[in-house]
Amino acid sequence: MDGNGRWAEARGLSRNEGHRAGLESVRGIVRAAHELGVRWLTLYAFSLENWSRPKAEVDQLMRLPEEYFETEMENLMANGVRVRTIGRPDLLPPGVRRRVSEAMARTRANTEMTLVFALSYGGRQEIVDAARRLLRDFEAGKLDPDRLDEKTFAAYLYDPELPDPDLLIRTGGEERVSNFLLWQIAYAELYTTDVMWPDFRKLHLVEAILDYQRRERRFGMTSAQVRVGSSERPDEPEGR
Ligand code: V0D
Repeated sequence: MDGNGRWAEARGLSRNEGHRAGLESVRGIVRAAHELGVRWLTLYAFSLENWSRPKAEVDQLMRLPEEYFETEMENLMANGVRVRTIGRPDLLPPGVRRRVSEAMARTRANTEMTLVFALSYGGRQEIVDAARRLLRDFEAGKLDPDRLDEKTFAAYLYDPELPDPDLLIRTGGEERVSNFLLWQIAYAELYTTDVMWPDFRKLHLVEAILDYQRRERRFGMTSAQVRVGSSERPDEPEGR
């Protein structure tokens, strides 16, 4: 969810106001994703690297989860949204941790959509943490090295149920992966947009999904089929 700070600066607003506007986008996009039938939505709210921001900014950011649930919990329940987090909760202020745990507990039986917040999250850290827990199981005699495979390893990630994402959207014009879901994005389609996160609306989400669907149609075919397809149906519009 990139571009909140830049969005604010361009308007002569504080970074904090940018983050608040970003929170409004979160509300809208969660609703939009649910309406569009998205079953799993993971939002990168706060990276491990973000801990090195000025303390005043981190303090302001840490108010956002509570603020989000204050107004949104009712909607989440009404729409059957289950909340989860991935990351290092041990680094979070106890109050944030408590509020987030409470939200996860209250929504745990919801089945319409799972909303995952990557909070205090780093992709490499997730893999290291998985390796550590795996080694503990090995030491306890619960793991045979010869039987370790991708599926077994993935069971040690923060949320073993999190499906590999089909589509990874990065806003704010950046084209880097920036340590997000490294293991899980092995086959994800990457979509980047210059739209700043506070301006990102349902329309932009639809555009991203349509782009994803266009790629799926193409890459689902062999190159021979693509050639046949374009010559046999010349009237079909190309591209978007
Ligand atoms: C600021 C743009 C939602 C990105 C969106 C703690 C930067 C607004 C949450 C949130 C942040 C996190 C966990 C949770 C519920 C909500 C959030 C942070 C920043 C950093 F359980 N938005 N949001 N958390 N921003």
